[in-house]
Amino acid sequence: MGKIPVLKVVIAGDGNVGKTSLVRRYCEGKFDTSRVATIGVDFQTHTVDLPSGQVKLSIWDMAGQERFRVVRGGFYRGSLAAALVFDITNPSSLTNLESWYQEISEVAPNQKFIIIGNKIDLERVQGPETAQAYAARISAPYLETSALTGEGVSLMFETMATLAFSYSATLGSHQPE
Ligand code: G3D
Ligand code: MG
Repeated sequence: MGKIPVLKVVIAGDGNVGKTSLVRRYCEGKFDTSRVATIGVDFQTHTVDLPSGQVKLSIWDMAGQERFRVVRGGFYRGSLAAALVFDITNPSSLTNLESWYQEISEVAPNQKFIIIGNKIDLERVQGPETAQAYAARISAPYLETSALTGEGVSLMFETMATLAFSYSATLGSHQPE
């Protein structure tokens, strides 16, 4: 049996858009939950079956650090894919994704992005066109989710695993477990 590649991914976006809820929904009841309380990062792992074989996602979720830019650089380092999450009932959380994108790109210039419109169980305040156009501009897939109902959540993390795996293949090595 070969080692399962471990792929670091990060979840970014404004406070309250549902980042922690998405990670909890996906990882609920799974093994290897831990908390790096000293640096204020929630960290969970989850195994994903891809057509190419199993990978282990190590999912980094900012624990209330959205307001503190100075502590976020190390958080992104070594990440292979980032989800930029906004709340479909809060248009400014979509507008703000550009600054999250810029900040992450500075630290990890070639990593892959996915745009997530969360809270689709609630009433939309605008159509998906603006988000789709932004996603197309940064060459990212656009998906919609509800951490409340679970809709779209597995697809979100499977898509991140696929992006992270293909990017890691271009780097030529995986971090062994
Ligand atoms: P964050 O980690 O991005 O800061 P959280 O966001 O996961 O803490 O979620 C912020 C609030 O949004 C929480 O509400 C949470 O229950 C709610 N939420 C997250 N995802 C969804 C969703 O898909 N649908 C709905 N309806 N609500 C969602 P509270 O009230 O606990 O602060
Ligand atoms: Mg959170």
